[in-house]
Amino acid sequence: MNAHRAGFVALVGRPNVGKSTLLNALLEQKLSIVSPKPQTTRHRILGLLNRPDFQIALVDTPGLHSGERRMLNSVMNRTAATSLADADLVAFVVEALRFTPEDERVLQRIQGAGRPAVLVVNKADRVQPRERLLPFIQDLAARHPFIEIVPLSALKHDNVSALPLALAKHLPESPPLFPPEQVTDRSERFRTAEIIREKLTLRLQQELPYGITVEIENIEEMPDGRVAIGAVIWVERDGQKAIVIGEHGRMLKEVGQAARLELNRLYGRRTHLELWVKVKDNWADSANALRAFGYDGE
Ligand SMILES: Nc1nc2c(ncn2[C@@H]2O[C@H](COP(=O)(O)OP(=O)(O)O)[C@@H](O)[C@H]2O)c(=O)[nH]1
Ligand SMILES: [Mg+2]
Repeated sequence: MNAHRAGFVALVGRPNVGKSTLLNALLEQKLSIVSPKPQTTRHRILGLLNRPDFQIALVDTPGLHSGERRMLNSVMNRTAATSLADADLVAFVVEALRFTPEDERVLQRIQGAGRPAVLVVNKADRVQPRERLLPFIQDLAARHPFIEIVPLSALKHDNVSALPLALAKHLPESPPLFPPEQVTDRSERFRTAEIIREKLTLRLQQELPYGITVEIENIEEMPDGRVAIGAVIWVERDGQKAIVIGEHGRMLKEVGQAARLELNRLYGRRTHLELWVKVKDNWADSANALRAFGYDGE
């Protein structure tokens, strides 16, 4: 039998390449929230992949991005950079047939950190026939000595199962770093807030998702066995409040319904969700507000 291996693998890449979708596909559960909008992931999310021979501590990160000037963005970039620096191994995620200057900058960060890197070419489902990927892969292989190259589709669960082994064989020999039954280090409270933020992000247009954060006020068991959850949706300006609530409260109602369905799954029983919308002026540029809302540059 082989020696047990364990270590940290940082999922790194520009926003929107599918890092969070990949984490969820690997763990076969929804741990990290996903939307078509960049910067959906704001926190470091740990997911533990436990197998008899290895334990991979996968770290989903906010995409390393440039050009944004808000304090929230610098906290997110710091979170991604710290995860990169702390990793035993990096999974550099790119989109099939798309390598942009922003990808190039992320690759430079990986090279700067000096960590061994596995190249993950995601969204392979978009490329038919598959041979069209070869020149793209050859071009990337010429840019950096990746220790493995794995094309896959996180969305379609295609070839995802090849990744854990490709990662594990480059991890140090080590006993498990976390109890083998553990899946994440994130609390139900955190995951609850994230589920609500995902439903908001999916429904709100344009810039609005970037100005929103969700704070859980209370989680309590009700006499009828349901879980009562109270949450505040913080926006940055008065005008945004009306949009989040929607005409006759329709937007808030839709968000609440969609969130509740997923919360029922998370808690394994029925939930009762109450949402409030409040304004905190420019919270995404306030160090105190960011800290209070849990953006501590983990
Ligand atoms: N076609 C396709 N879309 C994908 C795939 N993986 C992720 N996506 C989509 O890409 C968008 C961004 O995904 P997300 O996981 O939030 O990206 P992240 O910002 O890197 O975490 C979402 O709309 C996903 O559904 C894939 O394998 N194929
Ligand atoms: Mg993400």
